[in-house]
Amino acid sequence: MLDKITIPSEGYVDYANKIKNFVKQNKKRTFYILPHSHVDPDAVSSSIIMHSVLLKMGIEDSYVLYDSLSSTSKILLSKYPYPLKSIDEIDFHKGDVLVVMDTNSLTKLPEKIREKIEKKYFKLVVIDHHLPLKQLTRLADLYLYFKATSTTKGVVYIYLYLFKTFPKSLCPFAIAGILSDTGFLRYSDKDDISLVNTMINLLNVSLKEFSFLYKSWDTLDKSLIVSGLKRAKYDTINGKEIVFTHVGSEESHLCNLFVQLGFNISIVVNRRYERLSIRMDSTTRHITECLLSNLNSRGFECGGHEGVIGCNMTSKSDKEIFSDIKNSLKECLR
Ligand SMILES: [Mn+2]
Repeated sequence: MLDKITIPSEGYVDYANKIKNFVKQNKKRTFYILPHSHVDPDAVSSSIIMHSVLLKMGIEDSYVLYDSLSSTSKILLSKYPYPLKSIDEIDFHKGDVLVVMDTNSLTKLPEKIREKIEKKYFKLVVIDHHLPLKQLTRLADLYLYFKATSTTKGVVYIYLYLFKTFPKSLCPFAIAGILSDTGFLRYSDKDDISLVNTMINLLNVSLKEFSFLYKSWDTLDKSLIVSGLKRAKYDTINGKEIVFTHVGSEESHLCNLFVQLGFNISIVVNRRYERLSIRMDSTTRHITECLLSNLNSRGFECGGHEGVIGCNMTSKSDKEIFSDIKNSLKECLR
């Protein structure tokens, strides 16, 4: 079943070999796998699968760490327990290997560890599907960036390539990681669907088993939707329908909803946390990379992956933000 899955892009094969060589050269070291803070199911699942890769390569001195878990990750781990270690329990030693999962940014990692990474205390490996930022790439000894909808999927392919099989016990994590980062397959590609399908059949369960990962927009506070729409500004750029608004919470959730409602691109600002969320539909997601670098050159601090961008903002006003983004969109949608 799973051994019949073909690994889609050559990138994964290359990455699998890079990991293999890195592990071979660093066999004597302790390996710590660290997902980003407030661990979501993609981060925890990809970390657990990566842990199995290391164990299977003979690295017994390896651990999955966490600082805090998201509510859905807590449910996942209560249904499918896996031993994790709290980062507070660990005394790190110089030259340990830190494998950072599902993040491209130091600021998303526990504070306790940031300075150590910056001072090159660890050998650093990064495995992630967000577009790489300079800050971490220059510190990493090995940086594996997948152009994928989830980090989990990339690590599943690495596992499959290296060992020609995939254990049933890891399937729930593979499914959860993929479902969680694709909005329960709403933003999936065909590889996501075939992987999830194969594993669901292998486990002989229904997708319902994972419904705790399904965030339906009708769980959103209705007043949030109303106020978001009231303040919304609309525009058309190169035939694409754009919506722009600001709210006090749940900006990425609302952003997501606008795309489901039919906008090609939605931009939602969260004034309270000075964050900005952008989502693109299937007709515009190809501009993600262009938009990201364009926005960063305009003084935003953005990261993201195909179709999804999140930014920290400076003190720009709504007007300035909208006009900056409009100009970026004009350049990228050409
Ligand atoms: Mn992710």
